[in-house]
Amino acid sequence: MKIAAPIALAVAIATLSAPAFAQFQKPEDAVKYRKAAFTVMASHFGRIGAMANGRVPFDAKAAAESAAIVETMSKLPWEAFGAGTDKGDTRALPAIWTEQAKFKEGSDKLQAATAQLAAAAKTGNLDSVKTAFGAAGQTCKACHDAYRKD
Ligand code: ASC
Repeated sequence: MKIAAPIALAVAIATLSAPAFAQFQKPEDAVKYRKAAFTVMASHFGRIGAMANGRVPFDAKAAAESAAIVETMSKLPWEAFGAGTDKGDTRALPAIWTEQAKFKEGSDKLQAATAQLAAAAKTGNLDSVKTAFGAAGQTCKACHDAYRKD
């Protein structure tokens, strides 16, 4: 048993010094994770969009709940774009890994916009939700245009 502590320490060090997808067992797991976060984000963003565009009646409570989920989801995908996660079942373009500062700027803008959307939804004011929804949608689109295939 004396050997357990050094082994545990070695494993801990190896984990800390591994590439960014170390939180994930395999690169494919990171791809799945980020896609899952985007899927949940898009579903709830879409529910708000349906209200903002008048396709369904405005429900302030539902909008606020969805906006809070969008805000939370918008924080999650980025750690899953580590080295080695550019392959497999993904539409992520290589530019993500060659323009990391710009990609981070885009993800920061999304997170700021979704925080605004959540704040707007909390007020229960449909016009504020519409404005914040439009602004957030622009930040989605900017990254899709630059960093996502089709
Ligand atoms: C959505 C959704 C996106 C964004 C984007 C905005 O509802 O699923 O990815 O809005 O289309 O331009």
